[in-house]
Amino acid sequence: MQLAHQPSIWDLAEEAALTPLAGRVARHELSAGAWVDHLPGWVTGSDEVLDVLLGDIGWREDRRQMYEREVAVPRLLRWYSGQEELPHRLLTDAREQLNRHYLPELGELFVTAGMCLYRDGRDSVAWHGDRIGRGRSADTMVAIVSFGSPRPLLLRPAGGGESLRFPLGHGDLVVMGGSCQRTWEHCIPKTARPVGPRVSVQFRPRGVA
Ligand SMILES: O=C(O)CCC(=O)C(=O)O
Repeated sequence: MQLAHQPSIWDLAEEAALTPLAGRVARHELSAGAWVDHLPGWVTGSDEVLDVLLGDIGWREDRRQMYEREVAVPRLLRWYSGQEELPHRLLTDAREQLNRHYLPELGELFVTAGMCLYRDGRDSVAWHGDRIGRGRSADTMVAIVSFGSPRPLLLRPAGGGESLRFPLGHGDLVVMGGSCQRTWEHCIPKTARPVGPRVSVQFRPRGVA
């Protein structure tokens, strides 16, 4: 895949590495038992991982029905079950570190890794909660690590209301927890600004999508 990207000017480490989570993740309590943890720059040297993710790792274009027409979903997708090896060792380490940190609170492990590739500002994901499976009825967590150009993740109470904005790129971590998938919605809006590619890696427990 040929997608030019601008390296981060803040993060010049050549080898990708994780920084500690404990005591550094900032928790934002939302309403109705939802919360968001945020740690900018969790991964240093994140462009090394981006280079691998922008390669041929089996990205596919999804299609969905829109009224009478079938249209392409505006982003590329790749999904890893717990069995399949992740394309960069840092992602395996990231899942392990997330599990060590969040297991006491989550009560189960992050297993799957869903990936979205936003090729440019025309790619996006509309307002939604991850409510397929257990996210519909039970509290859970979705941990997102971002690589490449920052794009804002917006969150708002389900059905509407004022939105919160987390700019995510270049190794940033966000974890949506508690009732967030049921009582809040999130999206990555389109932008007319010239932006390079961004890949988001979402770790979820089994049975949450
Ligand atoms: O790109 C992101 O960080 C969010 C992705 C997302 O919301 C999803 O795939 O459900």
